[in-house]
Amino acid sequence: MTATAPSLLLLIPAYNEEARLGPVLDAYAEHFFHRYPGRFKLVVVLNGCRDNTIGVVRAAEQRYLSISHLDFPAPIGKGGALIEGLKLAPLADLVGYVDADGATPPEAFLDLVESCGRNEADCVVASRWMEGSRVNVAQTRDRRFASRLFHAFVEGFFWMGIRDTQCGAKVMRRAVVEAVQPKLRLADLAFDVNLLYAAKRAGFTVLERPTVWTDQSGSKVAFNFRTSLNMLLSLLRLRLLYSPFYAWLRPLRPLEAWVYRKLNAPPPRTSEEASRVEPAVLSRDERG
Ligand SMILES: Nc1nc2c(ncn2[C@@H]2O[C@H](COP(=O)(O)OP(=O)(O)O)[C@@H](O)[C@H]2O)c(=O)[nH]1
Ligand SMILES: [Mg+2]
Repeated sequence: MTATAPSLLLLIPAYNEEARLGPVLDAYAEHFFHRYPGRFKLVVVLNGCRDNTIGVVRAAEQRYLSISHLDFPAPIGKGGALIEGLKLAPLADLVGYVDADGATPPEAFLDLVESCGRNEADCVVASRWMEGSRVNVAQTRDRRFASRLFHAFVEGFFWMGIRDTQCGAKVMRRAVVEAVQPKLRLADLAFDVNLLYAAKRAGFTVLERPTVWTDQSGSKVAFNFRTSLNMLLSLLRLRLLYSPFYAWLRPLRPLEAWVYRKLNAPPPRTSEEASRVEPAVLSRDERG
């Protein structure tokens, strides 16, 4: 990669991450400062944290000019946080995201960025299910089973041929974000499927690359019947969004809102909400 490398915006969604986030911020800020020739910005997107994640982020902001944050009091979910973060897309040529727990090391994320920078695809995503991937500590057996079942539903509904839609590390060109923004409706963990399907439907290319992954303890994602039902419902909702019947289902909105409330899940966004792209205000202005 040359000195004219594309600028990069990396989003890290964070919920109650005071214990895991600090070293990850240091590792990413250091690695990209030394190894990435383009402009690099890292934005942590917090919401509703009940611990001192914000303190950890502020301390990292003191150490690294590349780090800043967005903070939302409402329980907008991981997908909701990423939707908000993606509104910063005009700041960079490439936009990506990664989990706060360090499951994806900076080297593996940089590999995605370089592939996207070489124009190998419009959107490059890490895959734990490809030959060549190195999974150091795997998820629990139940999580792996649920993940494969979820994958079967994703393939059945959307036929994308993507082996791992859920790995938390993805990078895309700014144009992808700008094109799919009004289609980003799911604020829960099915958000990734929403993003990838919208990108493919808009004609963008998606490339999976083998990755390095170390599952971390201290997951912030409750894995139970309620979350599984939530994910399935969201997939169904996404399928309907792209069907001719979608407009007819509008009267069911209150019922849908009730179900998501019962599931304790962030509700999907309406088309009006999704097409409202107000500029997000960063903790540090963009020249920082
Ligand atoms: N902003 C925000 N981030 C979240 C929320 N839930 C999970 N995350 C983040 O999503 C990422 C993945 O969560 P993690 O606990 O590692 O999930 P797991 O590894 O799949 O069990 C982490 O960066 C979390 O902090 C949320 O409600 N809001
Ligand atoms: Mg994790």
